[in-house]
Amino acid sequence: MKALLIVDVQNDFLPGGALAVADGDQIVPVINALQEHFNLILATQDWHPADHGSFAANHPGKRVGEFIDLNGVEQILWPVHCVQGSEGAEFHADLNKDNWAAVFQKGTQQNVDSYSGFFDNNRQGDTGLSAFLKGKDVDEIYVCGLATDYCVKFTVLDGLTEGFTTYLIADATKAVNLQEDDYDRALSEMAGNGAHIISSKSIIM
Ligand code: VGL
Ligand code: ZN
Repeated sequence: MKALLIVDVQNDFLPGGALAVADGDQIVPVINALQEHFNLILATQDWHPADHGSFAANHPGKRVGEFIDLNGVEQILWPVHCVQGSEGAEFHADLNKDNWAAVFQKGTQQNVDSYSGFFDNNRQGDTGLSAFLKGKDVDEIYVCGLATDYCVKFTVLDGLTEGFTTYLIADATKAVNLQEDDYDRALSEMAGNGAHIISSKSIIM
């Protein structure tokens, strides 16, 4: 059984959002086309409390892009984004949500960030995604969404660790690119850990 995993296609990660990924909206039609080819579709949603420890605004004197120690885990500081219940946390209006089996929310604990759709960055918290997939006899996951170099990458790496054959649909992702080659580096790291890097064209024919 295969599943499509749509990572964090939320307003704050799209042009005009608080943590906008350049051209992030361009993947929406690609993801909608991909959805036609899957019987099991799941989404993740970055879903932070307003006092979340990853927000620079919650650390007086610190700026976006600086690193801090957040409960023993190195944490880069982000602008306020994807606050629970806010418009920025909503999925892109044009993203087809009609056939989603479930949404897994992450980053909900104040004191730890969660890039992966599976586990918090300290690997203590578990969103339930892995158990859900195993309960549906899923052995192959196809990952798309935002952002290639953060939540998509860590979701792919955890998917591999959890034993799933994992495909990264590269053209159905976009990167933050804090460094200009972060997209390429993320792809290399995923491939080096056993992910299959594919194009949406190999699915949409
Ligand atoms: C993400 C930074 C902070 C992502 C989430 O979805 O890639 N990036 N929170
Ligand atoms: Zn976040």
